[in-house]
Amino acid sequence: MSSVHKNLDNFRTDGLRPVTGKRVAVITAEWNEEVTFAMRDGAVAFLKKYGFDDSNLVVRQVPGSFELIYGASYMLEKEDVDGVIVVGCVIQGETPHFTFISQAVASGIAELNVRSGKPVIFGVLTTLNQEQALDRAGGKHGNKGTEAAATLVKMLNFNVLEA
Ligand code: RBF
Repeated sequence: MSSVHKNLDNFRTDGLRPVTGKRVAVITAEWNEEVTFAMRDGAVAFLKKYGFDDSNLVVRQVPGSFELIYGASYMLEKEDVDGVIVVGCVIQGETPHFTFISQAVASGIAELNVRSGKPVIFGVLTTLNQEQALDRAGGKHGNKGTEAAATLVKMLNFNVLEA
């Protein structure tokens, strides 16, 4: 999607219909909040255009991206939501933490998709620096949160979408 179109806001919405009868959660990591809160706001704004409001949209925070796995798992198991977007931003630092956190979150979220049978959308930026992250949180490369929300709407409509 973005590698072809270069901008995260360039996703297809033709034929995309509002979601009915579902409840979803957006879980946001507080680390790098100038990036993640902008992504969360993009995600929530998009969901509110596609059938969600305060009655069927749960918005919660966790400390860091590593905790997104637990946050999403909790929402799926205890709050019985139909789908989750996890929003985080891991910026490369001077320690191997970047690699450990990025890989753990990616595989943890992938596993949740399989285990829960519900879409858990990976709205996590992994960048070399803050500028690259801000460019993708409402900057010149679009908003990863908005794109993640569009992805969730598409996956919730998966069984009714035509090719
Ligand atoms: N969490 C993030 O969401 N993004 C980061 O870039 C990030 N970098 C971290 C770097 C270090 C050295 C440490 C110790 C933690 C970092 N975390 C980051 C937090 C991590 O996801 C988790 O909240 C903590 O490791 C829990 O103690």
